[in-house]
Amino acid sequence: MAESAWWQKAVVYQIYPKSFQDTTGNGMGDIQGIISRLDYIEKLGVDVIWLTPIYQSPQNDNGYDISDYYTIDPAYGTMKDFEQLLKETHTRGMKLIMDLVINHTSTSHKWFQQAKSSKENPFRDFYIWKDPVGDAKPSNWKSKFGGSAWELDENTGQYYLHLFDTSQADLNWENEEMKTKLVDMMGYWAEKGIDGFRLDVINLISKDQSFPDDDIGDGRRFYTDGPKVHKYLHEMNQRVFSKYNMLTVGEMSSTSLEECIRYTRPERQELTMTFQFHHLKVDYPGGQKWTKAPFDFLELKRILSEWQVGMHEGNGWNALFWCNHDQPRVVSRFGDDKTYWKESAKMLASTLHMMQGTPYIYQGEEIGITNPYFENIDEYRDVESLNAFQEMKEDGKSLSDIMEILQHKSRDNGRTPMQWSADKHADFTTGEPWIKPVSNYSTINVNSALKDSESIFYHYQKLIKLRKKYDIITYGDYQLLLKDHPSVFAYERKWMNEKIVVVSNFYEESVTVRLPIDEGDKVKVLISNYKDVKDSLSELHLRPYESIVYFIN
Ligand code: TEU
Repeated sequence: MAESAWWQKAVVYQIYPKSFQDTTGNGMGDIQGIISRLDYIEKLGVDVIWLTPIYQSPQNDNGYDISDYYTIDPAYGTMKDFEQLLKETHTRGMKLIMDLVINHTSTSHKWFQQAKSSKENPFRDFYIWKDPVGDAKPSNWKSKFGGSAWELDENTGQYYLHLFDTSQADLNWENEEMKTKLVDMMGYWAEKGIDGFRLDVINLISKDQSFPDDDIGDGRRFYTDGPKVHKYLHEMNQRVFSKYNMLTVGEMSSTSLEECIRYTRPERQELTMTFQFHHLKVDYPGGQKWTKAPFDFLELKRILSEWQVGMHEGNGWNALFWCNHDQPRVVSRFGDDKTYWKESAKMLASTLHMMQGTPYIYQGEEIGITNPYFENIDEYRDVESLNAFQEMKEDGKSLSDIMEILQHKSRDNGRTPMQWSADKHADFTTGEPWIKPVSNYSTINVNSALKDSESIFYHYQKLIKLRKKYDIITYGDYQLLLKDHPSVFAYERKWMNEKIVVVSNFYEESVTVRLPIDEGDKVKVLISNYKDVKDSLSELHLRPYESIVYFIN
């Protein structure tokens, strides 16, 4: 067994700074707020903190629209604040990774401002410009946030490409000078001492240079895992990532297992791990996000298992996650945020954290924050949700249907403020929060979680400790058990002569199962979400959302 890389045994905590902790009273979180909560994060036991973008930005997409890669957005603080955060994170033995958004910049970035000033401008080719085809747009590609991916610049008569918001112009990776500037920028942050990057939609950076019409789709097949993406990543790796022994996690939109093996196999020297989203599309019937539908449990098991086995065999590495700032809260999505709130949140945590890969915990997940169930469109902030609202209205959907869909699908479900205490605005801010906290913060909050020895927080803390203690969680192989069982997710990990068996009831109805495995000599329970659990695997009676992890040797 080769020495493991540091990030293989790590657990990452994702912070969405805008919603974490405000210290100025302006209603938005800031860097000093994060510093003030580092002890809390350390207590959870994580190794790495990932910060979503805090660079200068007009905030049309909450910082994923960067206007200067070298400046901290004043709303979050200063470079001095950032350096203090980095230092204090390191002092506590944790690492810090930053978000790298290099598929696009904000149209307020000085490169774009230059680029759009004339066709001859030296920065013009940093972006992707095309002439109209007759009177029409250059192609039928769609933006991921709705509408066309092409926007006309009246001044020069050409269209620029934006796969996301119109204020997020796609960069032209064919331009060497642009690439060099980005690599220099990565080096600047590496030299500052950060420990890695999360790379935003990184598998979209290389586009088919003929930019053809897509007669069967929205254009994604012409830029997803595109022609030169592996070459570009290998270059970044050689010039920056491996020099600094970084954790690099690529966010992969609509990717495949084969591609993710390529991105993460160590000998290819590209990335250390990938986020893929297939398991979070099990409630998108027919691929449609903006609908309300129960999740397909068998598909959830199938997809997660396929990635567990595939990445293990292909020598790739998974980033494991249920939640992030683009996703609804998992307890509301695949669990039960009412009667079995605590049990189901713990069950979901155990099910994911015993898999192979590097787990990510999204702020608030560790205390079981739920979706907010906003009732009014004015409570939403996210550009994607607001666009979807308009489109659904134009499609003739009723207002009540639209609101219900947003309550389950909006990205704002994951963006409500961190719930620190039962005090006003959950102690997130003394001012007016930029987005409302979930109304249940008087009961679901950090203060009460820390006081309750049975809380979801301590369950996560324990899962992290188990990962440190049992190498099998890092190295073991994976096999799905009871594949077609309609309500139980069970799997087995094996390594040397050890085994871990995880068995989780995903539903409210109790169920009895027999696991198709031989009991070894010694069976012990590593973690569970009910008290009085038996050490016997032969016939298991699982209560609502019950989940048990066994260790056998
Ligand atoms: O997200 C990429 C992305 O395509 C999705 O997560 C998207 O938000 C979702 O599928 C829409 O249904 C990344 C960032 O995480 C996100 O916050 C940014 O808005 C996006 O890139 C653009 O930078």
